[in-house]
Amino acid sequence: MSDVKILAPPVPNMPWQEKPDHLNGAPVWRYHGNPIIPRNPAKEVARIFNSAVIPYEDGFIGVFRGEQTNGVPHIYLGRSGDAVNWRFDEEKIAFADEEGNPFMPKYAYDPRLVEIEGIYYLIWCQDFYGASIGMAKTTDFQTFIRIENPFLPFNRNAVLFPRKINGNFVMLSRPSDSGHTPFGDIFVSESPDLVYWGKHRHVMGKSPEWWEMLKIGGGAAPIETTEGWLLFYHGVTGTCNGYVYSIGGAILDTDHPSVVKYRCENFLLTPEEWYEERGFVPNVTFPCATIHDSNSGRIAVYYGAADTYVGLAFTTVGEIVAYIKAHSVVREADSEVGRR
Ligand code: BMA
Repeated sequence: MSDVKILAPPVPNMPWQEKPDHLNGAPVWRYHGNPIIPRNPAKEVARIFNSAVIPYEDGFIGVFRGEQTNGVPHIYLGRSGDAVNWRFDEEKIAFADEEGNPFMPKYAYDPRLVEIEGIYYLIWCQDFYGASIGMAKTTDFQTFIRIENPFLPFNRNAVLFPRKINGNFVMLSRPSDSGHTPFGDIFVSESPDLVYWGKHRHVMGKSPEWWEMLKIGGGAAPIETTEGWLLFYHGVTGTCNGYVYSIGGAILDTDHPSVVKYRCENFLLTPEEWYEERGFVPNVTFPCATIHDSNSGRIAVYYGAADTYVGLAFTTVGEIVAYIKAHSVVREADSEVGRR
């Protein structure tokens, strides 16, 4: 057994299911009750997917991509006692500016949720002259104050690290075009104040592996471990029938997260189940969050399935780190400290 540890607070009430014995060597296994969020889960919301959850008070809270019945995505708040069964607010989250005036994005999708020093940050994709990153903060999940957009258009898939590194906030993002983006690498940027962002560095790009030949993008907020930052990301390939989204894994250097220490050449999870292969956009598994417990080393991965459902999968830090290391291929472009 590996002695790698998660460096984060314990979450003893996290959801969990033991590994089945018929997995064919895969390091990640699905929850048997998937999908955990079905179609039409809330009033005038047709589908919830690509959503982020965290431990909060005695239970769990999350920000959910709700595809409204008019087709436009917005972010909905949800609460849960067990992180499996969720209840959603009827109204989408009402964002305000610093003065308390309503300040709604035109649309909002693929939200992430990260707590840093007692403040909860939401990061999502919205319209700012095209697809761009939006951000807001809350301390009570009642008032949501939008802060400056961190990046120029076009960009999607921004993910904050759960603590400052070398004194700065640090965020992964994936510059893109405003459409369905047939390219894309993950970059990392730093900010002393969440207003001014710089020190942009390349982290990693698409790879020659066939499952991630087209583009990649950030997924769940990185998990700090004794081996570095454990990242679940999405990797995309193009087929004659459209894109296929799988989940990949990498480990970034603790103090210099632009440096990829290990990158798994195999996908960790790929569309196989009916709820991943069938839906609004078939063949999509899209990770947006994890819940993890430092005492047991258990990790629950939350992922969007076929742009229609939310799926839950499990692993342990020992198993996933050992698997990533055993199948690691780090190419030159992924290991540089700072080409500018
Ligand atoms: C990406 C994003 C995701 C979506 C994926 C597959 O570009 O829009 O929200 O899950 O495409 O459709």
